[in-house]
Amino acid sequence: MRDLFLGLDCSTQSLTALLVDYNSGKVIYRYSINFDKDLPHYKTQNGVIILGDSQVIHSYPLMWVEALELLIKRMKNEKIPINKIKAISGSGQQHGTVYLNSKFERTLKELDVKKSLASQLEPTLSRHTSPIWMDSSTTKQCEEIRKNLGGLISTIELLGSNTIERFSGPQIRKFFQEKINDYNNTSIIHLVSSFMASILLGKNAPIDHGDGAGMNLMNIRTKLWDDRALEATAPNLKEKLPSLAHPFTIIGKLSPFFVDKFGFNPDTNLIVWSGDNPNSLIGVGLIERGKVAVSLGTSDTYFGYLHDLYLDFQGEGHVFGAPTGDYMSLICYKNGSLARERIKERFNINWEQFSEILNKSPPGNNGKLMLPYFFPEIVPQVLKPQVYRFGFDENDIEGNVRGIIEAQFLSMKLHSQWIGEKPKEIYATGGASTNKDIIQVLANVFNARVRIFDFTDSAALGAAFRAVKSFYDSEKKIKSWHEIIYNFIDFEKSIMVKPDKKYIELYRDMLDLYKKYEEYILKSGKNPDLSRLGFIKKYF
Ligand code: XUL
Repeated sequence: MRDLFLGLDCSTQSLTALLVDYNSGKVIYRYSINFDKDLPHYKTQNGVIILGDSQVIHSYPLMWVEALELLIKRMKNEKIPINKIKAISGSGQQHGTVYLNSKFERTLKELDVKKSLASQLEPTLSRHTSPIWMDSSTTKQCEEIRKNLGGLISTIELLGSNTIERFSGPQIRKFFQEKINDYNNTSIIHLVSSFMASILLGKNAPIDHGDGAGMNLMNIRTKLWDDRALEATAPNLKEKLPSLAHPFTIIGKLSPFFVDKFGFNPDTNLIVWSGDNPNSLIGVGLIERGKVAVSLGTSDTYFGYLHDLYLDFQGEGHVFGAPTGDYMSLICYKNGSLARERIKERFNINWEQFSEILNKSPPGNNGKLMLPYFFPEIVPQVLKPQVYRFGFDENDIEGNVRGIIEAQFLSMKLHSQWIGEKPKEIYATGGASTNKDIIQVLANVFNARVRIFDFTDSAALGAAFRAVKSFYDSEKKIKSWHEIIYNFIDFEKSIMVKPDKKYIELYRDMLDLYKKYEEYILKSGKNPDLSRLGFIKKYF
C-alpha cells in the first residue's frame, strides 16, 4: 500500500498541488492553477489587483477558493488516487488577511456538494478583497503600533520583527480605522494559510507559529497572541483571531464536502498550514546552521534555519517560527522576479538572451550600479518606487541586465549581515534559480557554493513533508526530518555552482560601493561617485 501525501501552495500567482509517495520517495503528481490565466474573470495581474496607487495591493479570497475547487476537480478527472491520501498540509503567501462574518463557520459545516464552494462562501466575506504581502500602505498604522509598544527595540524584542507595512496587524488596524462597520461585522480574521485550511477542515483552522510570527501580533518567545500588540492594533481583536498552533499539529479530518464530492478518504488527516517561507525552509531541506536558501520568485527571499532566537534590531529582517519548532530568519524583497521581468520586457528579450547578455558583461559591470526599486521595496524600505542608475542609463542593455542581478544579490548580502553566520552554502530555489548564469552571480557575490534545486515548488513540497512528518509521528512510526528530506531529495544530483575566487575582492569592494549608494539615496549620505571612479580604475 502506498502512503500518499498532498502539499498545496496558495501563492501570489498560483495554487499548486504536489502529491508525494513516501514509499517511492517521489513526487507523483503536480498541477498548478495560474490565477491570471485560469481564472481570468477576476482580472488579476500576476495574481493581484492594484487599488488606487501602487501601495495598495490586494487579491481575492474567492479566487483562491475557486482555484482550490478547480484543482481538486482536475485531480479527480485525471483519476489521481486521492482516496489514498493519508494527510494534507499547505502553504500560503504570508501576511495576507481574509475577513469573514459570522456565517463563515456555519456555512463551512453545511456545504452543499451540488453547489460550488465559491458561490457558497461569497456571502461569508465581510471584505471582498484581501490586502496581501505586496501592500505597503500602512506606514501610519505601523508607527502608531510601534509607538504604543515602546519603540523599535521593544517591538522587535516582543514580536521578532519591527512593525511592517505588509504584516497583518497594521493591515487589520487600517481596516478598523477606515471601515469600522465592516470591521465590526467581521467575526474572524484568517491568514491565507488558515483560511484555506479552514475550507478543507470544514471549520475555523488555527494559525501556526511560522505564519503567526508574520502578523506583528504573536509574542516571538511565548508563541501566544500578545495582549499588548492586540490592544495596540484594534479593539476586540483577540476574539476575532483563530487560535495559534504548533506547526506539526493535526487539526482534524477532511471536511465531508470534499469526501462526498471528490472521493477523498474520510480518514484524510489535515495538518495545520503554514506560510510559504517556513514551508520552503523544510522543502529545501534546511535543518542545519551554515546554510541558507535564496528563493527567486515573485518576491525574492533569503532565509535560514536558526537554532536560537536571533533578532535584527535594524528592523529589516524577520524571525518566524520554523516547521521544526525552532526559528528561522527571513529577509524579503519585493523587487524580485517582477523587477527582472521589467528589464527583460524593456529590451524585448527572452531568458536565454538575458543570460547571454549577462555573460557578455563583466562582473562588476564596468562600474555601473543600479538601485532597483521598480516597486516599493521592503529591504531597505523604499515607499516610492524609483530606479537609480549610476554610470549608465535605461537604454544600456548590458548595464541594465547585469545591473539588476548584481544589485539584487549585493542587497541580499548587505542586509543579511545581522544573521551573524556567513553562509558556506546557499540553496537556490524558485523560478529564476534554474538560470545558471544568474546563480553564478549569486555564488560570486556571496563567495559561497550554490546548490540549484531542479524543482521550483519548495513551498508545496515543504507542506507535503510536514504532512508526512505529522502523520507518521501520530501513528508512532516516528521519522526524523533528516529521514524524510533525504527520502525525497537527492542532494548529490543537484547542480552545484562554485564561486569564482577571482572576484572575491571585486565584490567585496562593490558591496562597499553599493552600501554607500544606498546611504546616499536613502539616507542623504555623501555622493560616492568618486569611490565608483576608483572602483572602475582598479578593475576595468
Ligand atoms: C515574506 C513575504 C513574502 C510572501 C509571499 O515576509 O512577504 O515572501 O510570503 O511570498
